Amino acid sequence: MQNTQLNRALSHTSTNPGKRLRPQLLQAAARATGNPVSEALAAAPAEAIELIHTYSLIHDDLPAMDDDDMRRGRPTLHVAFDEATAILVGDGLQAKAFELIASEEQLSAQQRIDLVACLAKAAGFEGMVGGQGLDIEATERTLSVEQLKNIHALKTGALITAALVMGGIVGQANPDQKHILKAVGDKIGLAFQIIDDVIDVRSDSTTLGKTAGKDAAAGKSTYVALMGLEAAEAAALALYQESVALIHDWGTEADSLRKLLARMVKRDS
Ligand code: GRG
Repeated sequence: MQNTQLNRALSHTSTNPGKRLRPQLLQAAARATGNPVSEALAAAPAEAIELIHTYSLIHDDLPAMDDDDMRRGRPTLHVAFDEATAILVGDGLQAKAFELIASEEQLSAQQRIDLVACLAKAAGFEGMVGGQGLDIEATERTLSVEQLKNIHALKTGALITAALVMGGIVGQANPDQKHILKAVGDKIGLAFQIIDDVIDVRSDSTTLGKTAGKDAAAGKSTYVALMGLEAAEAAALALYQESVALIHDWGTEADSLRKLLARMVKRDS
């Protein structure tokens, strides 16, 4: 690898201490189907979804978006390097994600097509990018809980649901399992975002690894602002319980998925 600024920024990014929840969810969902799925088979789509997530955080932190200088306990990429480099790293990570899936020869052609379509839709206008657009427009406006839910279902939830659905594609889930994995994703994605709002208020910047209290300071509607801290936390826990109930009848092969669902809501960063 050439010692260019772009490559140095990419190395810096690839050693980030993020939680890697989305690739773990994908791996766990694949295993939960009960079909034999090796970690190696799910590795490329798992890495791909984490690359999309990482790109979204890098771009979200840019001055034109959320304008943050701390992420994952370190200076954001445009602070550590510069804005042009941060934009390019995000763009490159996004392209790399699709390259990884398309080139994974252990997966069938149909699986690769389905994985690319699922990830592209979740990342694009009908998912994360669309949600980010609505979120930016909503700054300084008070939203209803339903409007906030819609923004978060797109901005944060779509990629989390995609992790579960992609796990189902890798594990060759049957139609019933596919339907359940999507429903689990929708519920836990929303619960995850609500807890994000809760810990944004409750935690400090060092524990969070990013600037605490940012949403309120930026005039953004949050679940905590609209519902209060305790009601927001109770709503997240109820959604978590509903998500676990959906896989109640699944066997021990779904245990790692159950553990991860708990981690999504019982966290302080
Ligand atoms: C720039 C297209 C574009 C989209 C940005 C993801 C996103 C959309 C914005 C991030 C804002 C944010 C902090 C949302 C809350 C939910 C969330 C995605 C938290 C970060 O995910 P974690 O906790 O992060 O899994 P780590 O660092 O552990 O990977």
